[in-house]
Amino acid sequence: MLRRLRAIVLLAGLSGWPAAATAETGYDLWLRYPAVGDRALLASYRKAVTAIVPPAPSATADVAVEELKRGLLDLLAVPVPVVPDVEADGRLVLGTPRSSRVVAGLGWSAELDRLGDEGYRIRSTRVGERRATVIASKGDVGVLYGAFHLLRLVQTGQPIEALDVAERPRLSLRLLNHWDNLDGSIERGYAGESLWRWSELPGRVDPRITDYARANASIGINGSVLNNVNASAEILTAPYLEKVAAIARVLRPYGIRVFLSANFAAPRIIGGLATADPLDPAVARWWKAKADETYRVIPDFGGWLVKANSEGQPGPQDYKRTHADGANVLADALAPHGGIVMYRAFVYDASVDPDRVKRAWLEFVPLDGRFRDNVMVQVKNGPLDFQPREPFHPMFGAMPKTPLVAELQVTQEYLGHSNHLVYLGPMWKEFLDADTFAKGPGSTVARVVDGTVDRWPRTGIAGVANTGRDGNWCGHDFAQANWYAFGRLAWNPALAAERVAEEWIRMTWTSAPEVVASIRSMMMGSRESFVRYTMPLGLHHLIGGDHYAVMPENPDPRRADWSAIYYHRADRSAIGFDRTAAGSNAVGQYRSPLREQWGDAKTCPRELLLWFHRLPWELRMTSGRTLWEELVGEYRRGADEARELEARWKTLEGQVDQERYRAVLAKLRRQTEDAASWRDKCIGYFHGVNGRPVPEP
Ligand code: GCW
Repeated sequence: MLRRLRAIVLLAGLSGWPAAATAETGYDLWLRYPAVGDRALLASYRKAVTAIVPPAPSATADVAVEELKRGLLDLLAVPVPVVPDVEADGRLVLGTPRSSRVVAGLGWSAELDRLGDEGYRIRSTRVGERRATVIASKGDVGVLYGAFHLLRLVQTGQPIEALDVAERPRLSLRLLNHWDNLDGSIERGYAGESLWRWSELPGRVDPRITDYARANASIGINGSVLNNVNASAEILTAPYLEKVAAIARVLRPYGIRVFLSANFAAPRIIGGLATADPLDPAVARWWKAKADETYRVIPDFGGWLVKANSEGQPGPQDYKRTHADGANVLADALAPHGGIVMYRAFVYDASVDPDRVKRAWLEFVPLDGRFRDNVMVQVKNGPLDFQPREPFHPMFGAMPKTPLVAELQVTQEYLGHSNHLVYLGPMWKEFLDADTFAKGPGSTVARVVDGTVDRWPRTGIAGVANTGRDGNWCGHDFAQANWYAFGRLAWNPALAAERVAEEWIRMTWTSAPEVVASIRSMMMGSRESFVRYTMPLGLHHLIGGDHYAVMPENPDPRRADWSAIYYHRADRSAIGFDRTAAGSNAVGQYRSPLREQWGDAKTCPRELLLWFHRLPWELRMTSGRTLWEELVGEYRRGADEARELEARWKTLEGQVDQERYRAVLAKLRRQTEDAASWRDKCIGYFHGVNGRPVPEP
């Protein structure tokens, strides 16, 4: 049998058959399933799993069985057949108490109920006299997640002969937000056009969407908002709903529900009404009818995501109504169907407060308690806009009566697009682990978001996707790690970023220990290096037009809060934004002891120094150097670290496949150059502003 397999592979190579089967394009993501190289491990896997005992068929059960067959065939280099029963050792049993007689007979129901429809148990056990591994859940999707878990164990070289795993997601909604437009472009997308190919739908659904679904299910993502929050109302028209339904049919077996971004003015734009005033009865009726229509074609539709009164989008304030009025009219329409509204808090109306970072809190916190039960308010991780470093958004922990969805950005809008290797796991952990002090110490953002701090009916996290039609999905082979890490942390925010990186490397690149260690350390330091060579010491928004270009001088004439100078406020004597009580008092939106700690330059962490303080260039830092010297030092160190990344990658030549090795190397070269120009441009610019000599290296 083995020989036959090898022959097939050979033939495939000879016939020039798929690049996909031989060349490493990155298309397979972390689901590459390369044959296990370690012979002892391989033998133990082959002994532990000899055949699959499937559950009763269902769309989801079938994809779980298919994935296992496919994955195990490749990993173990032997076919793993499907058999009806546990009549020999080494059977892998899948199912729920309802879909599998074997699972029903195990008496696990209470435990499975506790783990819920998406949770699962994997155990090495005995069925009668036979040794078996059982993947069981209360729901079909839990079985699928369990199947991916088992595959991950094999992919990452873990033993599987004595398993006792119990898993359950900490958050109920784990969503990707696609900022995809109907013309195929993607706002802040750096990996090619939209995956959805609207013009071909519903007649043809790109098979790639199935692979998108597999990848997401493998990390527990259970919902996708398909279109840009700067939403075209057209997505809500009947022809588009048919297209959306076609995508939903492909995603459904994988436990992924679809959501749509709704344009608040849709009743006017596509409904022909004279107004979109949320308190107008005709408007309410229109939304209800639209919800009914949507659920007729997509029975498990998730709900609407809304960007209102933000960056020119229409919203309730156009009619002198509140955000609560706006969210509630949509929520009432969805409620009979079990749908939810995710209403974004990314608002920054200049009339609200001179300091942009204060505005969302000022608009939303007073509305706590005024939203319907099926409204969630979606809040970006920080109060400005996905900067390389921000303090957590002070709305977390400040709205006990309103479930908040945390919005992270997987696509690297401000973090080097798809050119820079920046692993975002550590940045997200910094956010999730930050203490809000909402109910005393230990009220971390993760515990707020997962509903531990305030009991919420549902919980969620969203990531702005970095996927596109590029061969490797994300533009940069290492950007795949951010998609992966988002899913894993959404499932369990307590996971360590380093562990997630290690899993991803083993699944995506290689299991060779020294290579894993090198890549892991490259990844783990990459975000801090990026901060150093772009916006160190709490600086932010030093960019221009496309949010890639280094542009500390940017005076954006359209709005001050789109410029760079508004944020760094550098002049001859000082630099930084005074957000203390003596300044904008944004720090006052945080609880004690943060407001005191961050409000005092002596106790403020150096990473956030110029976010909260405006300080003289000559200020003596704890290092003994002046602020100016320190800043220059950070830029230099960051640029050096970028160069080191490239050098370290070069030591891996020959240890990873040539295709991806070269692709990554080309990106790293660019990163080295970009980092040097960030350094030179920023040092030069600030030197021009402060007139101080540039310290010797
Ligand atoms: O980060 C900014 C982006 C906009 C985006 C906006 C938002 C979708 O520059 O492109 O619009 O945030 O989050 O709404």
